[in-house]
Order: sequence, then structure tokens, then C-alpha cells
Amino acid sequence: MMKRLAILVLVAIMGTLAFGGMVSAKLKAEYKLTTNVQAATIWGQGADKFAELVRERTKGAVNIKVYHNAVLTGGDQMRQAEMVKNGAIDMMLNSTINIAPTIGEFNVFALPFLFPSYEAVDAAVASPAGERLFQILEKYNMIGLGWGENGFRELTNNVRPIVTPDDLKGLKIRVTVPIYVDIFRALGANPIAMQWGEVFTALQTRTIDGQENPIAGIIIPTKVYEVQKYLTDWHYSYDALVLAVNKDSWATIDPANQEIVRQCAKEAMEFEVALSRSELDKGLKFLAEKGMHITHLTPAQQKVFRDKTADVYNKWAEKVGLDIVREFEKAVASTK
Ligand code: X2X
Repeated sequence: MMKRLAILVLVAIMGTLAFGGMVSAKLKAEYKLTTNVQAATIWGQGADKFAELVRERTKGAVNIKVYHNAVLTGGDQMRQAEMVKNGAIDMMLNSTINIAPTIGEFNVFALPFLFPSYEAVDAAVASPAGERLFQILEKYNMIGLGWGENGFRELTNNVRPIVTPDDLKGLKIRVTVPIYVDIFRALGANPIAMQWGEVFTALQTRTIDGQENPIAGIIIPTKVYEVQKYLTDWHYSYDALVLAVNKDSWATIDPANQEIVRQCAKEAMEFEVALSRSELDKGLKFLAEKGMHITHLTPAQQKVFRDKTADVYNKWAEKVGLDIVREFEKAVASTK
């Protein structure tokens, strides 16, 4: 009898050990989700929406807490992907341009003048290359749950209207990452890399002359128009968002709750993209009312900028990987 009991206990212990190696689905008290932008941005609202839906639908079992303004990375927006990769942060709703220093393939969205329209963006994201980007994410220990949108990045400054590359000559333009440094150098500007959290003050004190960001997503909710006079609507680069979770954090969620989280991610990102797009037309009008001088480039004027950045495009297409770039170009062409 004692012997049988001992065997049973032993089997139970061995079973626990075997499953222990697979990270058991034991929910954490809190899942930390990082963004580097203010809660008022459309991106910030998308993150909050996701957390709120998950809390509601899992009846509080999966508790996602959103940390805005890059507080979990000491203000460093580029460290977010790295920290989700190594598990120090559970989740991120992060822009592709912030992910690019960690995973080079994500530079593809930033290629100058690649996307003429939202249709083109949507076709690229839905292409096999879009899926491949999520597979690459897995090599970095993350699982992609959905695509969102930061938006088309438009140029603002305080010196003069920018209609030709000559107008950019010598202007100090704040940028984020190396591909943007290359683009603005090619255009004759003086690009300065800076964290988003420092930009408003730098514009206010005129340490820099300008910056580039999406109108509806960032420029309006963060009141950039209060410290900038000129805007050029040139769609030179597009920035997508990725909602992703660390693999080990994901394994702590049981399959039934994982299914709910995936569905909430889908809905929250649909909400976020729709909001970003519906706010844009109103946004241009709003900025004009606030006294901004807005320049819309004609296709011929845009072509001058495009031609000047062609070498940068080719250099970065090589870095991204031509298979992904060609797949994106094919998707874009299918919408023309
Ligand atoms: O830093 C920026 O410009 C922002 C807010 O758009 C990103 O995080 C990429």
C-alpha cells in the first residue's frame, strides 16, 4: 500500500516536472504593455482600447496595464522592442520605425514615397511579405497579434513653406532612425535624431526647426501646431504599428483566453486604424483654423523629392531584403 502510494506520488512529481519545462498557463497578475506616445494620441487610444476589451471579455482574468510615454524604457522609444524580446516587458503597441533598429526588415514601411495611398498600405500588409514580417517577429521571441497605424508622416517647421528640396536647405529637422537621417541628408536638411519625448520642448525653444509625424495620429493630439507654423502634406513615409507579445508571456495565458485576446487585438486595431483615417480630413481643416500654413504637393512637386531620395530607397531596400521590398512593391502596384 505504502509502496503504491509512493509510486503515485513519484509519477505526480515527474508529471509536474515534465510540464514545468513548457511554461504552464498560469496567468500573471499584470501584463505590461508599452507605448512611447501620450494616451491622447490615436495610437495611445488603440492601446487603451485593447486593454479595456481584454479586461471586459476575460472578466478581469487577463489584466493588461498600458504604460504610455515610454516610461518602462526610461524614455527610450527604440528599446521597447528589445525589452519585449527579452521578456522585461510583456507587450508593445509599437511603431515599425521604432522596431526597425532591432529588426531591420521593419524599415520597409519607411522607404521614401513607397506608398501613395491607404489602399496601397493595406495591400502590402495583407501580402505574403506582411505575414513574413510576423514570422520574423517570432525569431525575436515575439508573437504579432495585429497591425495598427501611426500614419503617413508629414513635415512641419517654423521657418518657411517647404515646396522644393531647396527649401529644406540647412533646416534642423528632428528624426528618429538612420533611414530618416539618410532621407533628410539627401534632401539637404540637417537631420537631428531625438527621442519623441523631447521634441515638443525642442520645437518650443527652437533647438530644432521642424519634425515629421502623422497629422491625425500625433500632430493634433500632442498640439505640435502650437509650436509650428508650416506643414507640408507630402506622404513621404508611412509608419505602421505592431501589437505584439513576448512568447513566454503568451504561454502563461491558457488557450481559451489566448483566443479572446487575439479577437480583442483584431477589434482594437480595426478601431485604431479607422479612427486614424477618419480624423485626417477634419485634421487638415483644424490645423488651417489654428493658423498653420499648409502646402499640398502636386504630383510633379512630389516627384522632385522622390527622385532626390531614390539612392536612399535603393540602399535601404538592400538592407531590408529585396524579397520583402519587391513583394511590397507588387502589392502597391496592384492598387494603382
Ligand atoms: O517618434 C516619433 O516620431 C513617433 C512618435 O512617431 C514614433 O514613435 C515613431
